[in-house]
Amino acid sequence: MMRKLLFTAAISCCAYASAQDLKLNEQEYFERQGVNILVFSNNFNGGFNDEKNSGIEIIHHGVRTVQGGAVRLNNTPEQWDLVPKTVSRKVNRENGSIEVTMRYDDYDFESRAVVTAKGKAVEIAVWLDKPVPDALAGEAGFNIEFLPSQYWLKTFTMDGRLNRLPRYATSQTITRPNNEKPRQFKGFKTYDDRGTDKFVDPLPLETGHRLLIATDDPERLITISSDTELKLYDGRMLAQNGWFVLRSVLPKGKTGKVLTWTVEPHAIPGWIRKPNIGFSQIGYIPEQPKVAVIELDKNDQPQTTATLMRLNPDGTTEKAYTGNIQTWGPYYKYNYVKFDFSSVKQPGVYYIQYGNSKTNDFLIDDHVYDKITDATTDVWVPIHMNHMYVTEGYRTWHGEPFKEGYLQAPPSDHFDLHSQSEDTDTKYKPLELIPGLNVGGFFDAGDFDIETSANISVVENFVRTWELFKPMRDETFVSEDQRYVELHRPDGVPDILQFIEHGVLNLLAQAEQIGHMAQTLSNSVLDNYHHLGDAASITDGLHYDPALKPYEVSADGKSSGTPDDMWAFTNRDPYQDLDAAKMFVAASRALKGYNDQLAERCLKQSKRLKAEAEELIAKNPNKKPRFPMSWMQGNWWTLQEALDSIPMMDEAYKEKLRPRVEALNKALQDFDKQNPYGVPIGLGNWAGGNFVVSIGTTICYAHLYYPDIIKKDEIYRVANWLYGCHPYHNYSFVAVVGAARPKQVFYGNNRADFSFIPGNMAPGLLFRQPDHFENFDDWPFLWGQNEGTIAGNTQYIIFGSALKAVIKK
Ligand SMILES: [Ca+2]
Ligand SMILES: [Ca+2]
Ligand SMILES: [Ca+2]
Repeated sequence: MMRKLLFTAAISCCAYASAQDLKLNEQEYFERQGVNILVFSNNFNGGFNDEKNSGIEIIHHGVRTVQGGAVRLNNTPEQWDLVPKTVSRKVNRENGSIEVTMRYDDYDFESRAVVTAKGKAVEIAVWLDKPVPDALAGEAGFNIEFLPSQYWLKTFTMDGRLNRLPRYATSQTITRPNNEKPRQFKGFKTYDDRGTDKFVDPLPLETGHRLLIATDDPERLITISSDTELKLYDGRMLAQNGWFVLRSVLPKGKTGKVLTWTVEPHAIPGWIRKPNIGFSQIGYIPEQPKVAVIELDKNDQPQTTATLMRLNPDGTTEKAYTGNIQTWGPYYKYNYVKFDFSSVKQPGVYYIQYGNSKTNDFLIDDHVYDKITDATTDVWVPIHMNHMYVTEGYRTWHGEPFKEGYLQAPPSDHFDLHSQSEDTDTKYKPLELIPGLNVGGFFDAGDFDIETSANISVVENFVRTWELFKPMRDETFVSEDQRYVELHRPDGVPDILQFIEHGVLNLLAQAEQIGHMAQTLSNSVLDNYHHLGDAASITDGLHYDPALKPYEVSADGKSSGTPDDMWAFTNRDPYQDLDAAKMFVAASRALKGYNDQLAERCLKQSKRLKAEAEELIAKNPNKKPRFPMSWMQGNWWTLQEALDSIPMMDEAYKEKLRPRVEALNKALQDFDKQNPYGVPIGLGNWAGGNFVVSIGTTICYAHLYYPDIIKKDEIYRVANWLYGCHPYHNYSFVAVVGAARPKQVFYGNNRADFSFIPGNMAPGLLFRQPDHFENFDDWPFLWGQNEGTIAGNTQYIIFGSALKAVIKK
C-alpha cells in the first residue's frame, strides 16, 4: 500500500519535472526530462583512475555519455594520470548552483568549478584564488569527456565547420620532452619511451569557440560554447579506453573567474525512456516461476496487461497468455511493474508483448539450463591458463607467456595494490631470478598477473566442483610437458582435474621455491601492465641483464637490457599460507589416483605451511591478514561452509543449523521488499556479480538440505538476474551458451576488439551515485561492470553446476 502511494506521487510529480528548464532536484543534480547533469556526485578516487565515472557527468536520455568534467592536467588524461581530490562540494539551492573545490596535492594546486543552471543550459565556471602553478601553466585545463561508442560516426560542427567523429583513433600526435609531462600516479609511467626521453601528446581534432556535437542524433546532441578556445581531442590516441575530450587550457597568471563554458544538452520534447522488460534470456523450465520485471520511466504510464506470445513451428504466432500487470513501485530513479506468466508450462518459443514493446524470443523447455556452464569450463577457463600456448581451431588465443620467469621484487610500491617491503622474506636478492615459477596458474582477470589469493580460491572452487559434481566433461587437451592447450580436443582426462593440476603447479612452485606463498606474480613496469593483446608478448621472453643497455640483446640471444621481466612479491602472510595449506590438502584428495606424485607434494607443502604459519601467528598474534576472508567471499560464505559439512555430520548438527537457514529465508523475502528483482544489489565500485552467484549457490544447497525452509522456487532468483532480469538492459551478464541475447562486450583481455571471451560472467550492474544503475554493452572498458575474474568465473561454475544438480533432483 505504501508503495502504491509512492508510485502515485512519483507519477504526479511529472507535471513539475516536464517544465523546460533544468532544475536542481532533491538528489542534488540538475534535471529536465531526458537530461541529468551531475556535479561530483561521484568523486575521482585515485586508485586505478580508469573508472571514467567521476566529476561533472551527463546522463542523456538514460545513458551516461559524458563524464570526467574537472580541472585536469593533460590533453587526454589516461589511466594513472593524476586526478583531483574533492576538497568540498557545496549545493546552493538559492542560486541553483553546485560548487566543487578540487585539489592536486602533488602541485599544491586548488581550483573551484561552479555549475549553475541557466534555463536549458548550465554554466560551468572555473575559479582560481591563486594562479596556476608555473609547472602546470599550459597543462592545467578544464576537460569534459564524451563516450566514444555513443559519439563515433556522429557529425559535429566547430564554429560552423562540419565534421564527423572517427570510428577509430587516427588523428595526429607530437612528442614532447618527458620533463614537460605532469607527474603520473605515484611517479609511475604508463608508456615505454624507447629511450627517446619523450612522451606522446595528441593534437586536437578541431578547435574553436562553439561546438555542436552529434548534430545528426537528437538523443546525443550537445552545444558547448566559450570565449576561451575549445579543443576537441581523441583520447584513444594514447589508450584504447580513452574518450573524446573537450578542453580549454586555463590562462596563465590569472585569478578569479578564469573560464566559462555554456553547456546545453538537447532534450527531446516529452521523451520517455523505453520500457526495459527484464526476463531470463536462457528461458525457463516449465515448473519454475516466470515473472518479468518491467523497468519504467517515472513519466511512463504503466499498461494494465501484458501478453505472452508463442511462435509456432508453422510460422504463425498466437497469444499464449494475457495477464494483469502488478505494481511493485519506485526503486531509485525508475518505477517497476511485474508480469507473472508462471501458469504457462507448454514447451515452446515465446516472447513478451508489453504495450508497443516486444522482447526477443526465449524458450520454455525442460533443458534450458543444461549448457549454462559449458562455455565457461570449455572456453573461458582454458584461455586463462598461464604459461601455456592456447589454441582453438584455426585461432591462437595466446602464446606461452613469461618464458624468462620471475625476478625477486625489490622493495617497491606497486600499481595493482601490492607492495614489497625492505625485507623480501626469502633467500633471493632483489632482481634475482627465482627459478621455476613460470609454470601453471591462471591469469587473474582482464590482466595477466597471478594473484595468489585468487588462484588459491580457484583451485578450491575446482576441487569443490569435482567433489560435489564429479564432472567427467573432457573437451580440452592439456599437455603440461608441451605447455600446450587445445580447446574442443578431448584427451581422455576430465578437464576439471587438469585445471586443478594447472592451478596447483604454480602454487606448489611458490611454496617450494620461495618457501611460502607469494602475494602476487605481477608486472614490474606499468607500461606493460595495461597490455592488450597476446600474453606471450607482454615481456620479451629474455632474461633481464642490467649490464646491457636498455633494448640491447646479448650476443647469445638469451638476455636483454629491457627491464620487463615480471616480479614475485614475496612478503610472507601466514594467514595466506594457512589458506594455501587448506587448499593443498583438498587438491591432494582430488589429484590422488590421477597424479599421485603431485598429490604427495601438495600434502607435504600443506603440512609444512600449516605448521610454520601457526608458529608465526603465535609469535605475532597482532599481525592481521592482508585481505580478510570476508573481503573475498561475502557474508553468506560461512553458511555455505557450514552447509558443505552436512553430509559428514549427524542430525543434531543439521538441526543446529536450522536457525541460520531460516535467517537466509528471511533475507530472501527481505530482498523482495528492498528491490523489485529479489537479489542483493551491490552499490560498490565493483558491481555485485560474484556475491550474487555465491548466494545463489548457498540458496541451492539450503534448499537441498532444508526443502521445508527454502522452497524450490527460490533457486531461480539468481539465474533470472544473471540471464537478463535486471535493470538497465535485459541482456545476459554471462557470455554463455543458451542465452538468446548475451552481452556483447566484456572487460576481458581482448576488450580492445570490443569482444568477449565466451563463458565470462560480468560483475554486472554498476551503481553510480545518487540513483543510476548501468551496464554498458557497447563499451567494454569499465572494469567495475564488465570485467571477468578467475575467482568469479569459477564461482559461477559452482553456481551453475549446483543449479543444474538441484533442478535434476
Ligand atoms: Ca590483477
Ligand atoms: Ca581433458
Ligand atoms: Ca625480459
